[in-house]
Amino acid sequence: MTEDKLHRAVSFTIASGYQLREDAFDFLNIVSKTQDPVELMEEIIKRTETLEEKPLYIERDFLEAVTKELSLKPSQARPPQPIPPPKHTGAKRVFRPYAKDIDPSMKVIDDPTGQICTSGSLEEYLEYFQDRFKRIRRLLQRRMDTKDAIPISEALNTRVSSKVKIIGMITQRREARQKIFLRIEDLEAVATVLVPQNADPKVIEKARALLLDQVVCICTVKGRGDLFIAEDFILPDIPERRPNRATIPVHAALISDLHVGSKMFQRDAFSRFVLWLNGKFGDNNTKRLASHVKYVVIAGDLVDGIGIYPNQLQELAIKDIYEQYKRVARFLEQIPHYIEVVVIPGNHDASRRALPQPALPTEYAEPLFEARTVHSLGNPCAISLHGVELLLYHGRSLDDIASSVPNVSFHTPEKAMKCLLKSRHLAPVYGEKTPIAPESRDFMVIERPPDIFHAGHVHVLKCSTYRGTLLVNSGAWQKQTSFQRKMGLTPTPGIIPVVNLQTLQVTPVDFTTAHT
Ligand code: D5M
Ligand code: ZN
Ligand code: FE
Repeated sequence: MTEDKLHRAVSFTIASGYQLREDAFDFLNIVSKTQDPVELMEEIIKRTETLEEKPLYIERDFLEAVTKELSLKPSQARPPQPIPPPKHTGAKRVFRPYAKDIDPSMKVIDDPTGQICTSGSLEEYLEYFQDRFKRIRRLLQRRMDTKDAIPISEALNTRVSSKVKIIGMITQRREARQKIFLRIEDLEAVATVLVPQNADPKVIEKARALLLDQVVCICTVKGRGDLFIAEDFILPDIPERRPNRATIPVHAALISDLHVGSKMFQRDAFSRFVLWLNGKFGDNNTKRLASHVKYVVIAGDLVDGIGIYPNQLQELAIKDIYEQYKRVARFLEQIPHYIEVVVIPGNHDASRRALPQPALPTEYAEPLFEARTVHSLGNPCAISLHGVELLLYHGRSLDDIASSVPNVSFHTPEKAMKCLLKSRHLAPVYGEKTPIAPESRDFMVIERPPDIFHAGHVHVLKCSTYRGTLLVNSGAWQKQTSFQRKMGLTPTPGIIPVVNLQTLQVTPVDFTTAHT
């Protein structure tokens, strides 16, 4: 009950456009055991509103002084004491959001929710991999340089030394005495591909960057038996394009990995983000940027969840999954309602673990829907905002890419995202960290090259462009966990990319400190 009132008091404060300093919140928490925190905050806000220069932050001194005054009985009351004015941190200006006056323009292009129907049988896996192969082969065959590729069964019957192109899924890779051996399969046959020691170094480099279960075209010279000597590798890739752009300067704030419920969730930074969207945080430039934000897109890991990794309980501030989503809802309800909020689940969320993940089940997401309109979609999914196509994916497989591709690490998620686009698949490697459900259609195939590819998961903000696609990894709101420290991952919490959908330019906005 007290907890509930405390939450209401904090929500009321944020809704009124103010933020509590951390020590002020601690004080409110203590006071709430004996006094009504909602009444107290109403009084505080009432007094703050009468000030000519309104502060952004409610200070502990101010709270203490008002509490003391209110707790005195009328008979003991001294003449009203002057209340110390709250410390001033920035003049208030009128915030006239550009985005409020424009209509949203959002379409869902593809969403696995409602199309998921696996039981996990062996036959389903067979069907799943066949579908993956056929879809990526089709994408490969759109390239001019693969038009003459032939099935492996046909290539096996060609004369030794003839040049043939074959398309196959890489099922094994072995490196011995500087030779690389690959096992490849198509729907009917298998073959061995050798990358010899004296091959062009570029070809060796390409072979080393190949991922298991990836579908590629290989330019080869026929050897004896089922052997083919590789001369080049062609990935399906995305064509170089001019991306679609919005006709008006509307912006999207791309975020992910809140991890609400974790002790490491950066509550203050996230509150500043919400204040910023309300025009109540930041300098004039960042406020101008905020006024253009029409979309907040959250690419998964809204909450930290329960039982996601060993000993997680010790790192949880909120140990109830429903309560974690209620906390998220409390933040989302403070986002101006003219802004469209899009959410997809991540590996910490209460959707199923295996990819593709359907939208968050209503049982958990209910508080979000009660708080405001939320577009809740599956992971991965594709949407368009003012004609700009976004591929939204939490990014679980980025871990697998970082650990298997040379020169790619947790700190270069944009390089891993580029690998996914080149593979035209969001989770090429099967059987590592990324669980994949054998849906009869492979939802992880990247059918359309997106204008913006938004992922998260590795907690490192990075942006880049590749062949006309803007790559964004949106960082996190959770500071370094003990596990991340052990694995040497330095996250970048509290800094977010804001994309101008008219120019596809990205502006990072930093909420890590109270001053911008
Ligand atoms: O994962 C955030 C990043 O941290 C991601 O790159 C994986 C890594 N990580 C975090 N915890 C673990 C454990 N327990 N095992 C392996 N890798 C981990 P996120 O899922 O967003 O928390
Ligand atoms: Zn995360
Ligand atoms: Fe994650």
